[in-house]
Amino acid sequence: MKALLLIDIQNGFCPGGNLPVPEGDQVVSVANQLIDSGKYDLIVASQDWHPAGHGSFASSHAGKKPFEMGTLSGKPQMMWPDHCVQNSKDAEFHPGLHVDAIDFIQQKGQNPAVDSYSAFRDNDQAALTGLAAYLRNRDVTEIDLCGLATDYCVKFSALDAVEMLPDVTVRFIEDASRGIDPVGVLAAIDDMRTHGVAIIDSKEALA
Ligand code: VGL
Ligand code: ZN
Repeated sequence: MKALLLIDIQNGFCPGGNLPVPEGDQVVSVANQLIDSGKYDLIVASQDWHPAGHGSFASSHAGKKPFEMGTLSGKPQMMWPDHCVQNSKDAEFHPGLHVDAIDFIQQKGQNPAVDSYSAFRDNDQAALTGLAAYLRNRDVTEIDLCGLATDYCVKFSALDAVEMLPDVTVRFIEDASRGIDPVGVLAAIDDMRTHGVAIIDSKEALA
């Protein structure tokens, strides 16, 4: 069983959104090619899904500005602009994404006291989302993942996939992904490779 895991391809992370990733919208056509390829038995998409006033938002902390470091529940936390608030336009999938083909949507980031970059568990690793169990139950043996943002949610999802599903082959599709910070993207790709994630492009995924 082969799964495609689409990470956070939401308005909020595309140009015009509240936490825009440079060229974030350019992943959509590549993601659609992968979705429509017939190569995958299962299409899963994650959705950053924060309550208003989430603790990762700079606006929730007096005197904090977006992209400064702050703390959340006693741990260092990047202060983000308000983004992907539940049921807002910002939290919707990009309108061009072929959402009809998605078999399962994993929402994350609902707990106001902890951020959740990974689609598998919160950043403090205390609470699981249920995605690992879902994929295990369907006997998934291969995961290709891509989306937004490479240096945050994609990376942490890939590392958790390797750790939590040790028998599964995990591949990161580079040209179907974009990141927030170019230096962070290079470090993220290195980190994924070091932890056993194969780095591929969509041509290889579609071959
Ligand atoms: C993300 C920062 C905050 C992401 C989500 O999807 O990469 N980044 N929330
Ligand atoms: Zn978020």
